[in-house]
Amino acid sequence: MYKLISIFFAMSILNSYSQTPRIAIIPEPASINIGSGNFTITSSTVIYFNDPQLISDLSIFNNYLQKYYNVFLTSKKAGKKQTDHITLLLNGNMEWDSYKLVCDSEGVTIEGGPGAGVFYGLQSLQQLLPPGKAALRVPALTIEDKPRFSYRGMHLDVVRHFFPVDAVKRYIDNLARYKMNTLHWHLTDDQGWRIEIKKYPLLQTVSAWRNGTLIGHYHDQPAVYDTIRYGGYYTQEEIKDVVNYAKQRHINIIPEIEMPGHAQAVLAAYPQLSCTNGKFEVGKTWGVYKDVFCTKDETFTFLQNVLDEVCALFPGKYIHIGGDECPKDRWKACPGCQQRMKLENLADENGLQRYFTNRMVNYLKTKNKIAIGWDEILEEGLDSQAVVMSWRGYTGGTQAAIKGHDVIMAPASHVYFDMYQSRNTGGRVAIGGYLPLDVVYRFEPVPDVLNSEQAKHILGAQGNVWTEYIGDEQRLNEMVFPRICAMSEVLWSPVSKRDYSAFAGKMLVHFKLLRLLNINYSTALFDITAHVLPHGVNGISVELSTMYPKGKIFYTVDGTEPTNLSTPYSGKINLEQSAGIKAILYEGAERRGDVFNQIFTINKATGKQITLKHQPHVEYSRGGAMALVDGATGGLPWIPSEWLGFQGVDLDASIDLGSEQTISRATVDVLKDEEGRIFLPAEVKVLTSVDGIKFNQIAQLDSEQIKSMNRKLRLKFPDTNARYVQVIAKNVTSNWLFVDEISVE
Ligand code: TNX
Repeated sequence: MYKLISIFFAMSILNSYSQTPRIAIIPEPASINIGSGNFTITSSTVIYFNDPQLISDLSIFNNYLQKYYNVFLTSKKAGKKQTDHITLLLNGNMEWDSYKLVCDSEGVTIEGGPGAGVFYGLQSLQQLLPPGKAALRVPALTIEDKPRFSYRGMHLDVVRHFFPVDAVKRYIDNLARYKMNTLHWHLTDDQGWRIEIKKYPLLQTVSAWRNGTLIGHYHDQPAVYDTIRYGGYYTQEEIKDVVNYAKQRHINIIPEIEMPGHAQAVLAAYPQLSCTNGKFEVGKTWGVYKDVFCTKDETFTFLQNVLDEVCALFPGKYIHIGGDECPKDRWKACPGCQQRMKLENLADENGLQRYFTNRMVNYLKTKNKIAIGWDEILEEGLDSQAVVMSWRGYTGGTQAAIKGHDVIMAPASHVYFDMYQSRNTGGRVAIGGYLPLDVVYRFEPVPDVLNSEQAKHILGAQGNVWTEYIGDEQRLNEMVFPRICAMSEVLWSPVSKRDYSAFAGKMLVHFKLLRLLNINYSTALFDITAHVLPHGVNGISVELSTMYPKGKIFYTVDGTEPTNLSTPYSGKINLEQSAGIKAILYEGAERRGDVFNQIFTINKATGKQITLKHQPHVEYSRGGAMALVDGATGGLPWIPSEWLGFQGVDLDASIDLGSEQTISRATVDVLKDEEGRIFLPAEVKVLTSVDGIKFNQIAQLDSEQIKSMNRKLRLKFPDTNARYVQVIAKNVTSNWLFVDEISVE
């Protein structure tokens, strides 16, 4: 009897569990205690609130219910809880953005601090609702929550591609959904000026429009442009509307006005602000332009007038003044700038940029604003109030924090959402790089070299979304989701609650939610990636893995499409001959993500012991030395997981073929991307040895031969017996040399 009851009991728990929506809140709250039972929101549920300040929060919530679940609730100002209620309580004694959410069988109570506490509680409540059309059942629980960082940002470049007001508002909705509180709005750049400035009408009529846009990737040769006039700008009324919309969602907008570089669009309208007086056109291509603001008085007057209008539109305390990527060519050749350097006793053009920055920082002070700049502004003598935004890795931010500047972390290595997140590019172009979801998830904004006082200067971090290759909202969302979700846990959740595997599981629920909300997202989470290991005497072992911890992989090696009836992956796949592996992920009977498809070409070097005299740069060494002999080629657009990047050092690789063999050819795959400072090697040599001690050079390519071959550098030589093959590719001084594969036949 006892046994029967306990079986019955267990079954009823299972039943009620399967009816309860899963708890999948992102960002993960500081604490969740699950109760028993649940509460269902119906059209008879009433929202009570204790303070009129909460009306805006509750109506945003109510509109959400109406839009996606067709329920609109009555609301009443009253502090007392009733049954069938949602009660919202502003509590001035709680921490600024903290909240406590209690759900029991009678209803939901959210009590929050005076910042955005209740609003954040409502975001959690939204995520407790089923991600589809179903009863609005909320599980009984208690959540106590507050953010880890005070600055939780996302950036949006509206210059390279323009996003209309409605799209920006939807972007803001997404930030709010994931409890972010800052939008960094990149409003000006070489390719356009996107904010109405009444004093300078040519910014609207000239700078806001370009007469064409680059087609394809910046590195494609020859460059091809369309001839479509492209652009737009936000009127001041629209800006006010967006600022207000964001404010209601507890998001502060930081406008960015770029200076002294990335100014070509302004110079097209006002060439007198350049060092040469023009003529310029609004940029049609990407990258860095040499013409920048001249350091003449007229420029400062112009920028101050612009900032007057900008400051009046944005009530927040921060204004971003750019500062990145400012070439010094024009200043070096400009008598006026040189004169300014003498007058101000500045040692070089970097000093002149510091002077420029400090002048603007000080001007903003007079308007009660704090300036933020990209990490290039960090120079000895930078005004102590300036905030540094660290994008070229952690270094700038770390040094700035040590010097006492406030810092916002945005290292390209972890938060550049314009990079590829999948190796299945689907033919769509991104700027380059490879930033998968798990790398974003493991991002830690506070460098561990900082002591606790210095660490306080790290206000938080942000994800950057540059839009050279993001032309519309569909693509924008696909680049942003789900990386923004990972970022939200980085910024909000306590370190002790960060758990990648749990996060990946929650993403499944959020993908459903995103479908309900009609938001496009990337499925790269389900990508399968291969890792190659040596295998016996010949060939390779291929290990497959995914960022999604819950699935099962099935594969084929005969070219057929894989299904869950194909060979289940268990351990390694051994290949002794060239073959293609196709693999797919399933969770139960459900297929997840796209088919993995990689050809492995096996030659005498593949899977063999390889040692490198000089190590690749840490950021471009994902595959390790084995990536050079793994039989898999990286392909283009290049993604660094296959390529090794050597900075300022040569490729010097020794391969042990395992036994003496007759060979007559070696090939080295290299990359050329001169804008990215990735160059072809100056010389390539092949040496061989039978004993691993005495090496003879047997082939060589000089730089002319290398240029004529471009990417695949082939070295032929007479039949030679050798066990050891050494390949040396000379790097051009301090540049980058990228190598994918070495083959020996
Ligand atoms: C560098 S990040 C830039 C931007 C580009 C971006 C592309 C930064 C401060 N400057 O102008 O859009 O790279 O990833």
